[in-house]
Amino acid sequence: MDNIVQKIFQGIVDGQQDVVAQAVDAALESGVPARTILDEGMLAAMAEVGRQFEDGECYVPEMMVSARAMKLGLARLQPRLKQTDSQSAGTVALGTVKGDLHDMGKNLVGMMLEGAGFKVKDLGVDVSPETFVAAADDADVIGLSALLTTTMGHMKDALNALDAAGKRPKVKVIVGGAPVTEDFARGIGADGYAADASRAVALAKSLISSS
Ligand code: B1M
Repeated sequence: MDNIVQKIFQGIVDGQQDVVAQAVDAALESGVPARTILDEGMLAAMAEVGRQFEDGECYVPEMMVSARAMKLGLARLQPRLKQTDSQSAGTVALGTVKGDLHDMGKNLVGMMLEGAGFKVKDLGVDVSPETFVAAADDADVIGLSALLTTTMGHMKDALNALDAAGKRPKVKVIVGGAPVTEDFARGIGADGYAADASRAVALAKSLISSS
């Protein structure tokens, strides 16, 4: 791994916001692709923090400090992940489901969608099924994110509410997040599953073009 990317990785793991901010700026200035910074620096660091938490090597406060450092780095990367595209590819309403406060995956999906020309309506975290239903009128696609095995079931609740309100099949529903799988998505009747932000963009595009 490039030295500067390693610095970003370690800065996030250690929760050092200043180090991360400076290293992201330096990496961009020296021509390291935004995608490399994201994948090898930031996402790899959050995976390491998750491993440490699981193994009892760190606790919630440390996870929060790392998350803040990652958010700061992501904000600096955001302009590079976006490319200006005047024609809207469609509207996606995105939210993390009820009971779940993890927002970085959702935010990243939102950034990539915006970069691909989508209009993104961010519904935030801990989003109730009713809020997804209310957002459906102005959206082509609804995106549900969940990071906890205990909140995955709320994806099904959101789908049920959208069905009951007669919003589907007009609005398509895509799901993602670390514990979510293709099989789970199929089982709850979602229109699609994406393992990461780039795939979420491709999926949203294909669902809109085929509807
Ligand atoms: Co939490 N947490 N956390 N946490 N946290 C996990 C998820 C966990 C796996 C850690 C672990 O044990 N290894 C574990 C869940 C275990 C489980 O459910 N089986 C866990 C736990 C237990 C908890 C708490 C319960 C801890 C506690 O309080 N005891 C608590 C729950 C709070 C709540 O939500 N109610 C909690 C709290 C937190 C913090 C607040 C400290 C912080 C979140 C800060 C924030 O988001 N603002 C946090 C963090 C940082 C993590 C880890 C370390 C990192 C998550 C992350 O941001 N990853 C995480 C461990 C891990 O995931 N390895 C963990 C980076 C992010 C970019 O990736 O979100 O996976 P991710 O998104 C990816 C893909 O999943 C996909 O695209 C993204 C990138 O390409 N994707 C989509 C995501 N959404 C998508 C939607 C799509 C398509 C693709 O379409 C719509």
